[in-house]
Amino acid sequence: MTVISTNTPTPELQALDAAHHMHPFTHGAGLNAKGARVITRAEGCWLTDSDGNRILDGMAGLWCVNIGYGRTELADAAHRQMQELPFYNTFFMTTHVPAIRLAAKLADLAPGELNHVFFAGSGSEANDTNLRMVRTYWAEKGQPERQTVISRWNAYHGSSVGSGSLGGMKGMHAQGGMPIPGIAHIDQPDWWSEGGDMSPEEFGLSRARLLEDKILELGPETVAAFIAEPIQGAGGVIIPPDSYWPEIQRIVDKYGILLIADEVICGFGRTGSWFGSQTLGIRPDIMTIAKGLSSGYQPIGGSIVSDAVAEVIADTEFNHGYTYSGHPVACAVALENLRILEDEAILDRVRNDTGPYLREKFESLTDHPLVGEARIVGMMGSIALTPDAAARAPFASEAGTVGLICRERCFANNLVMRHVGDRMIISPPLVISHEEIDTLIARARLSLDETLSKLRAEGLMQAG
Ligand code: PXG
Repeated sequence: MTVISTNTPTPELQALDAAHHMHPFTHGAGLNAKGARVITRAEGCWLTDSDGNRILDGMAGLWCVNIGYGRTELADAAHRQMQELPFYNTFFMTTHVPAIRLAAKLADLAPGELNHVFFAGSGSEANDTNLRMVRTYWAEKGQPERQTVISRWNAYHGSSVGSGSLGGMKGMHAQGGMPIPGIAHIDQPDWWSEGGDMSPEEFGLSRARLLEDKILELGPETVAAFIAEPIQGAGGVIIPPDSYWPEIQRIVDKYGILLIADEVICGFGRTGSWFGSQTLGIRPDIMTIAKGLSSGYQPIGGSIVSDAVAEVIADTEFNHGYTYSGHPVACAVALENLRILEDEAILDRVRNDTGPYLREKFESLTDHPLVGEARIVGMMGSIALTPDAAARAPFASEAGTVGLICRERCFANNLVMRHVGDRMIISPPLVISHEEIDTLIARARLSLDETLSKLRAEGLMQAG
């Protein structure tokens, strides 16, 4: 068999990829006909592909490479840990130093009474843990009828059967027997698309009160928890109106329902604080973590759990766990990532320097004829593309048609900017510099210009 390496010609790599590699969330035949882009190296905020193009990564991989690529300290931490103890489990009355250190560190960083960590290999696994944990909590509290978890349409909580059911992606629910029973969904606080004539504040309150309506409809004695991302990520970076979260907190407190904040994207500095819950003033009982915990250098996730919940769970044998719960190499790498975030004051930079700088530039894109709103918190932002900003109108073409055109233009201009429907998303590494922000905005503007020309030429600049 021929040796495959980064020196193998791109068409050959693409042909082998098409022949053997099944990609997530991808129309396989379509991709195979076109050929996947092959990424070979990365440094800082820059990717290199197999044709030698240098691409600015406006998505931090998949919302995760918070400290940027190429930090050899993390490679060294993995190397040291692999030599000392590459694996041991945490199941049968055993533990190890990396898991102890990381759990203690996370308890220290997490707000309030969140002092206990259940490790997983990913965000999906962690949300499966949460689903079972909140139901077990209520069963142990003598209220076993409290089984239902309320979530939101267009939420993303993972892709396993449990976490995908918790999520509110209708396209996912249409395949493979989801959602599982015991999960209910309410509408999201997306004022731009769904707010109609209401002010953002009125709309935020009305969407939060859907939670109370749903609790009363189901019966408060049957509801275990509410799960939500502080700011929806994969749903399109939907930043809720300011009135939303305080009202949600009031409602979960009133009915004694557990609040799960899914911090998989918002955590570890993405919003300028350690956790999105702090930026948005939320007091969760459980936080889901993954992605930025290790800056994506190792697969690791988990649940940070309050004293009150952990105390009840500790009173029973919780029959749940993963081979790689608290994997020592992943824990060692996560610890080194957290050290860098702290020692280099990266959150402080996002909050006081690069975040405000990016915000000013990003919001200035609203002067572009294709752009409706452009909103950003910390280092996660999105642009609503529209043929008529004043009317907040969608395009006449099928949702996502224009977003896809714009994403293609971004790719052609060596910028990774993702589309969700007709929204364009950025979530760059937190270490992005002023100069790189200028490049990002310049490439985004050029891509918007090219998209507009194409839409005009093809008669797609039509409101639906
Ligand atoms: N919760 C949230 C809020 C997420 O964003 C998960 C859970 C699941 O994590 P794992 O590690 O199991 O993937 C996520 C993941 C996208 C995209 O296209 C977003 C995610 C994953 C894949 C694609 O924006 N988020």
